[in-house]
Amino acid sequence: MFKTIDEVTTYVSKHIPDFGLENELEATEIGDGNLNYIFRVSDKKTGRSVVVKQAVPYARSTKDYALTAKRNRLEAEALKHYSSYVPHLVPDVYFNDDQNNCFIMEDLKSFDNLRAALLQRQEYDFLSDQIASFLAETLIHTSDISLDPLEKKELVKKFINSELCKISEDLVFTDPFKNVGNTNNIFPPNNDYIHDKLYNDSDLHLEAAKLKFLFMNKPEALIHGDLHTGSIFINEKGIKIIDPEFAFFGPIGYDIGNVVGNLIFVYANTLATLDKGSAKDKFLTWLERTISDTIDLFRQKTQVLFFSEVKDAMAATPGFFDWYMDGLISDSAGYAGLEMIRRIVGEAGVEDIESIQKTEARLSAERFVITLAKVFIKERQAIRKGPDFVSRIQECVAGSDGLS
Ligand code: SR1
Ligand code: MG
Repeated sequence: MFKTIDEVTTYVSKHIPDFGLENELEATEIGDGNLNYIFRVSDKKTGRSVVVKQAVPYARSTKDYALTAKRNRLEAEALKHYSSYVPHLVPDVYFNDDQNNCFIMEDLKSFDNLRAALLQRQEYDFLSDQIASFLAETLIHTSDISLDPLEKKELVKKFINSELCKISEDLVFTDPFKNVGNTNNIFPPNNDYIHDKLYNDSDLHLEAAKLKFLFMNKPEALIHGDLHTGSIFINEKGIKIIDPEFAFFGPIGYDIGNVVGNLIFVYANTLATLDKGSAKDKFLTWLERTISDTIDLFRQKTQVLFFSEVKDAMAATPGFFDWYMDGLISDSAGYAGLEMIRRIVGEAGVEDIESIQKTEARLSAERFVITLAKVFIKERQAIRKGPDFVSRIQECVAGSDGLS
């Protein structure tokens, strides 16, 4: 691990041409995530910069999780895979270093973090299209639709990511319902509500258990594994996806569900914090359209890829594509619900909810998210298309107290 900030500049000057010691380099630590250290190294004269991402053998936020720094190698590998399918949607990796558990990559300083931008009510017409492209291209190209089965199984082995999967298995699939590790972080006025609606709902536990076992036992494609809005950067031209350190071969619906779930957080924030009026209606309508279009564009783009790429003689059987796709979208609804629940009660909260200042507003926002999450999980078999998500969102808004 770098002991001083000067070691970072020396490191960059050694490995990146044009960032030599003759330049006036400065480094700052800019990470705000839970696991790693992120350094920006800039040339003071030209303003050019790169980013160094380094993993340490524990989780930065808690040090409770003993983690090997191997996750950094898998993240760099995943980014390389992505760049072979969607080079325009990921940062360039310039140098990776398994010895020191770090890599040097493009600095996305001309981009904003999507979570922050959405909380500023920024709208982007291209968002659903680009997210759907990222999902379809990276997921279908690493699935048995596209890959030779031997090659795919080699990749499954390469991307075994046990420790990071265990974090998700605990934080997403277990603790929100059982609080096994006593790590839950419940907004105190919602304590009784959470006990009633989450801890005491055994039907919900059964559905969460099924989705947990799919997560553990369905190596469908190379998934990002943590595709929340903080893992997406955006500017007026497009998006860049970062941070695939949770990548492994898992269920495709997990990535799609994470995107949808995180769009719901900003939806809930908007419901709870904006006054009634046209600005609120406009932004909520845009979010609904973005969720719906992400699903439907994913379906369309996947259909095109499927029929041009399908290699498996049996998967080409008429009717298979619809069965396959329906399953992916149902899984997505279930995983969206689980992401929504875990960010409300688990240890990894989101700014969209935690920044709501008024107690009543935050209570209502949390209850809206939990109610909708339970519908997504329990009714997932009936959720097949974008509008199926939107109708359920609107029904939950209509049934919520103090939000519209
Ligand atoms: C201890 S890690 C907590 C969370 O941060 C990451 O971004 C993942 O979402 C993980 O669940
Ligand atoms: Mg992350």
